[in-house]
Amino acid sequence: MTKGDDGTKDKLIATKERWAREGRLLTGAAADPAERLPPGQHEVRNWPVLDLGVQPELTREKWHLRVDGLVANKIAWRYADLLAQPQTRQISDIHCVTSWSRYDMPFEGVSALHLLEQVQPLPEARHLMVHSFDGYTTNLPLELFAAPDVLIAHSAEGRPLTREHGGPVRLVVPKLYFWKSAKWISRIEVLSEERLGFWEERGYHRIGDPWTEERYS
Ligand SMILES: Nc1nc2c(c(=O)[nH]1)N[C@H]1C(S)=C(S)[C@@H](COP(=O)(O)O)O[C@H]1N2
Ligand SMILES: [Mo]
Repeated sequence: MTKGDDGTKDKLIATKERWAREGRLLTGAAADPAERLPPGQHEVRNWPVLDLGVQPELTREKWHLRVDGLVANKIAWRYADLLAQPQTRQISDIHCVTSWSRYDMPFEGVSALHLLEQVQPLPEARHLMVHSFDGYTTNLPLELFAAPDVLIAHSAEGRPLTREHGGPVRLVVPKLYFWKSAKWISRIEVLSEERLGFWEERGYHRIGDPWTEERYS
């Protein structure tokens, strides 16, 4: 993989931008959410690694998460604070826009619903921008973050998340394409107006529902 001066996978980024322009993998079909495999996807048994090429070297001691913007209570959690919250286990299917889906992934962490209870979004809050330690960003509607299966996850398959899969802490949003599940999360910004994240600025969908094939904008 060719990497830019800053270590990012420039070729991969260019290829994925081209896919967005060409509408690659679009089947034109919509599946019922009751159907397990979204259109254009296939099941894999491994867990592929996808990112921009820079996997930050974060220890648990160095990791922290800020939640700010349109909230009544801003929070800043260290790893121990995350573990001190009620813990949730959730088995989810995950769906990457590059067409792989993986069934029955056990994740563990703090539910987004609990986090939202702590921060209390203001009435005008509608959107989120998620920031990561590698400089990655992704946006999603607050309403979809507030789903019961969304986790601020520190473990997968019964083990602490590895660095390549976003450890020590990543977001998991199972009902949206997996690019919304930011690895190495550092900050969740609560907004009234939508802003676009890294892939969303490069032609990927603002929401990203796999069952209606919201791959591209
Ligand atoms: N911080 C960060 N999070 C990220 C990415 C990234 O480049 N940086 N890539 C996204 C994409 S495109 C996908 S498909 C998933 C892949 O997660 P995985 O490597 O654990 O499978 O992470 C998402 N989260
Ligand atoms: Mo992806």
